[in-house]
Amino acid sequence: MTSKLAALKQWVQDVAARTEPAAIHWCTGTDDEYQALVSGMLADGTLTSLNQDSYPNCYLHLSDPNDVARVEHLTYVCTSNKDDAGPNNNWIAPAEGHDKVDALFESAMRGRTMYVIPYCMGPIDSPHSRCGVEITDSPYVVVNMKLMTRMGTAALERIEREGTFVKGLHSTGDLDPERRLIMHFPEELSIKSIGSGYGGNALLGKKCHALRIASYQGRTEGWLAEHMLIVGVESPTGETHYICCALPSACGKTNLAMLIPPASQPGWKIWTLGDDIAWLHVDDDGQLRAINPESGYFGVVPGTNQKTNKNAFDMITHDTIFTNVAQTSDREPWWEGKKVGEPSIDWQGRPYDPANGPAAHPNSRFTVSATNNPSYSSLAEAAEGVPITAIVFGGRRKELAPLVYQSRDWKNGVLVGAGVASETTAANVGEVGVVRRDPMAMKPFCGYNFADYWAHWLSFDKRSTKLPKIFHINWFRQDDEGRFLWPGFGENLRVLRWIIDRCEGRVDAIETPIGFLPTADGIDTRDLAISQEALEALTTIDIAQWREEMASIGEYLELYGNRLPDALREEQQRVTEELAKAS
Ligand code: SAT
Ligand code: MN
Repeated sequence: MTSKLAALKQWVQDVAARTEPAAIHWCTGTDDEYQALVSGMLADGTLTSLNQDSYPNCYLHLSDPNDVARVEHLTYVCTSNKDDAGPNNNWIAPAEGHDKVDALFESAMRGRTMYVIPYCMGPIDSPHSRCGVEITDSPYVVVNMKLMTRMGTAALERIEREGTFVKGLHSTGDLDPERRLIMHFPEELSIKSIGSGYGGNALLGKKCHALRIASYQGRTEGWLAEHMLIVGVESPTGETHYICCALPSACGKTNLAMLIPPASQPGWKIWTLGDDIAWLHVDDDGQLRAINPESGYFGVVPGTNQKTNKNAFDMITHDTIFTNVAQTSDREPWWEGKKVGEPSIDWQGRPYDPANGPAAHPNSRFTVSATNNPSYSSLAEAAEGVPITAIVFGGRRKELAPLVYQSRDWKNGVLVGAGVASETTAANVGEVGVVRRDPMAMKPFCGYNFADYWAHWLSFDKRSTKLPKIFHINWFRQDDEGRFLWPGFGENLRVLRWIIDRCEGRVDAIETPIGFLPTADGIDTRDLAISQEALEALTTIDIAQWREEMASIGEYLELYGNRLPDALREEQQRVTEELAKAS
């Protein structure tokens, strides 16, 4: 097989000449192809078969221990002008970037099969979808792309019709972290990634295309590519509101997107549209709408159990690829917080010994098709996307940030998003638990200068008069003993209901310098075991702490110098003054 698109044929030939694969396989995306690739990987040990009675069609992949997370320090955005990449990205000039990474691709696929994967991000017939082709020498990447994207013949047909596509070149290389680079060339709509076989470094449709390249494209074309889940909340009377929520990696987006309403909230239903990425457009009527460019989930496994997320727990009992979890003696996958079974073999394939640390890697993952999800919404296939009522930003903060608050207006909401900070997680290599600024949860994923990105966000005010309301949430507040103040998981529905009630003008709130907070009885706490003291801490702010926070946000914004939009600087100053008056 090949393609009738000359530009695609030529690129595949050029890559083959440089990387010297033993064979070229054009992916069609069929189930037979998937099964054949799985069989090959079972035979060569890339995959292990899990217990096929209790976990049918489930397989385990163990990564190289040096290759288990994204590598932000090795990830580059190569724009001609350094300032276009901004202080938020690592940068090298495009020509130098190509030279550096091309040298690593020299003969990189010798003796291996090169796979050509045409894929479509978004519903195959949506005008908002964008296509790409990933070339890789990893069959593990191919099967993951099959679960995560609309991959194969239909995507290739669309690419041939449109004549354009994002070029993503990937090789696992020798997995030496010294020879690992994740390079983006947004002006050329291309990606080159070498030296890692892991998730966001290797499944190029995901963070590389659907966030870094797409955010750049969205800016020129007038839309937004965001690190957001999309969830539908249906009330007992059958009214559904759609919410987009941005949280950093490993902060519970998948859990929130497939939340199970607790028994105390009868009649409420949750519909999952997406768990990681949203592409947002203003339609002809001024309504902001979202599509999920992905068609599967690459979720964090540890902590998933019958109580925390029964939907996820059930969804990963079949047709799932596990990466870096442990195994029980009867070959079931096992992870910390699973609450059933015992680990026998750890994520590095060794007999389990607690002295070696957790049995499953803290960033171990499942890959499943979205249709496995019991709360899957078929509107995930709707070409025009779903109308968005509220945009929610959030982070993981032990202190300071209340459970929920609402921004005053769009401009203030952009400041709320730009000021997001969160404790780091195992999704990136590096220290865990350190607070860092993560604007809109996009710090690792914005493919251009944050200052220009905030200006782009601010510009939506002029595109529509009926934009969604913007909120901030924090599920992670702790008391002095390190206990979480809010129960989280299914109970988060109570907060989503407050958000919807605010959007519908059905509930009052308390105005503070940072925005609107719930009144004492604003959030439904019926049948919830929570102390008055905890609730009070969750729904009030400490003005002195917030004055420090706003000063720190101000310093952070100034890192963007004269590209920082005046409107954002003025908004930060306005809130600073309000806080001073309130103290
Ligand atoms: O590795 S991924 O980037 O795909 C997952 C994540 O960090 O959100
Ligand atoms: Mn993510």
